[in-house]
Amino acid sequence: MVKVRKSGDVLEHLAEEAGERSSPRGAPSIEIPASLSVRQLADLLQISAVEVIKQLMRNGIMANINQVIGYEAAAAIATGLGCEVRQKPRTAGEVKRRLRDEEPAGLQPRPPVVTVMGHVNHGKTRLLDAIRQANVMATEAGGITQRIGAYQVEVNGQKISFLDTPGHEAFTAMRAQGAQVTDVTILVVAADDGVMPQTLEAIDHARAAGVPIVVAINKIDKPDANPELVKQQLADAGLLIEEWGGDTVCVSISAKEKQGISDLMENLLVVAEMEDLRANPSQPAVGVVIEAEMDKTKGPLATVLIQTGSLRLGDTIVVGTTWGRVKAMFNDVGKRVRKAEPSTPVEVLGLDDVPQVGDTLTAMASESQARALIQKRQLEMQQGPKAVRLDNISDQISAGGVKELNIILKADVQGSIEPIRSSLEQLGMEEVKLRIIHSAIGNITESDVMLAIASNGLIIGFNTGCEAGARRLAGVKGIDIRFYDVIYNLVDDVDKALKGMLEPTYVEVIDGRAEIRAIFSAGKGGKIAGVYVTEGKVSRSVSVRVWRQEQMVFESKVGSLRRFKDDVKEVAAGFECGVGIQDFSDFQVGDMLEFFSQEKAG
Ligand SMILES: Nc1nc2c(ncn2[C@@H]2O[C@H](COP(=O)(O)OP(=O)(O)OP(=O)(O)O)[C@@H](O)[C@H]2O)c(=O)[nH]1
Ligand SMILES: [Mg+2]
Repeated sequence: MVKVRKSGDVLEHLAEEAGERSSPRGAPSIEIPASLSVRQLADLLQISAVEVIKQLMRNGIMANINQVIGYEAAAAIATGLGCEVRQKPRTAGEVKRRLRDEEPAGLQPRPPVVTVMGHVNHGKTRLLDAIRQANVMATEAGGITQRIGAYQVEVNGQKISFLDTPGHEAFTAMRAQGAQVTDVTILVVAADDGVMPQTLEAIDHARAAGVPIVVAINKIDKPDANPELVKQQLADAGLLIEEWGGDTVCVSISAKEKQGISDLMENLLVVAEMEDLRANPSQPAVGVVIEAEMDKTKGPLATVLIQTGSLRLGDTIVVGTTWGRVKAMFNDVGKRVRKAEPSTPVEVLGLDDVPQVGDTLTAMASESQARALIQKRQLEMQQGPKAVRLDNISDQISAGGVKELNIILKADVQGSIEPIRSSLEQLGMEEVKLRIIHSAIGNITESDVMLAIASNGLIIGFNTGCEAGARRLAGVKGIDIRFYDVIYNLVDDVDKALKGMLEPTYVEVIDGRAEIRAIFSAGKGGKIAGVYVTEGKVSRSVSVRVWRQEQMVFESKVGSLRRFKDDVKEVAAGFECGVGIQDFSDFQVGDMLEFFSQEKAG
């Protein structure tokens, strides 16, 4: 049975549980100490902490889940819920606890940074527009021309920053760069369409990042809207909303009619409070690039979200592997500013070169320190990726480098996912936890690879293909993708890998790729593919896979390699040649050939 913990039901619920502790009037009676944390009050009242925070906000108190509040505030809420309240005498232990909860010096609350995710066409962009229009500060209303990829709104005197690029792909791409900027994510689900594959993917991506989700059920203005069905579907996906006894905040909205937007904003603030977001505005700035471009007249421009510290005009900054001095800064509405505080997006002018999205900005004390940091970063880049692979996982476990093995599982049909998941999850050991952070049907996509990069995971494909872009990205980043068509082999490999018994310890190195442009006969029914080498090189001795669109159709060895009439050893990118493949002649124009060899790992 679903345990209902809505505030409206509290009275009844408490009365039921309190039994003989009820006061003569029948109202439940509780004892509240001189001070207690929000979480403790929630436990006492048997409602969710989110609900307590909401009630506190209504009483003008902003508090997070661990914050300690006084008797008066707590009593006001309990009374408001119909409880009879008595004060409990203060103990020495409580006095000590209070002292321990004091804040570390310099840390101050900062606005939450919010990203919008959800399935295609569920209204992400429309919602971002609605929020922007509804909440731009009065002084700027009318002439709003947002210029950069993020904006800030003010709700009840509190600021919220929104990143303008919706979707979990952008979110995870940033994480893959090592930058986590999002504090809270809004999951938009259209009430007339329900939970869809990209909704589920977004949930998994947010969870893998440990970012809390606020659900916005959108398009409730539509006649065929069915918010209750959406709630059911979310529960089926393991996301239990408050109304149903879970922790996830859920708000019904219409981005089109601008309904429920302020409710959504207030709930974002509540969730942000629970996260206890803090930064120190008096230290040198650290931030992340969310947009970058070369302006014809101004030179390199970078939009940076400040994460901690304050960025000031004239500061020396290192951004990724470039550097400069802050010549000018503009806020989200294009106004010049002299200073940017934590969670504020600003456009920065004065860099030597255009940085990459996801690069870190660091304010430095001097030019020489800036150069030293750049050198360090360049060195790190040269060292390349150190991704986890099935054949090195046991070494990484024994070295203490890996505490959990994150797996992304793609399969051809839903029916395969559950048995694989349950078999894999039984393999977890004391030293290492096995987590399936995302599972879905379909081919392996770039988004899956991004998630693997961001979460230091690997990808398993069961009876499924892999998109060309995904393969390329995985190759560059060293992400391990394994294909299986027998569940036993899949589980056995992972088992052996965890125990350090997986053979062989070779890794695959992609040598080159070529596209089939023509097909020639070669006698005895054999065929030669006329190809154009698009990347790397082709050599005679290597292995080759034939890919047709997203599907791998054959794997074998290169049988012959010719340029014009001559046998050759190697053909480089940019040239055409003829390729024969051992035991294969079913070529089609447009097929891609992928040439690879095995190298010893480590
Ligand atoms: N009736 C109604 N239509 C809406 C609402 N919100 C968005 N739409 C419409 O739904 C369509 C998709 O909205 P978008 O905001 O573009 O959706 P999106 O999630 O950004 O879509 P992608 O960027 O393609 O993933 C548009 O035609 C919107 O006008 C709403 O609350 N009610
Ligand atoms: Mg959109």
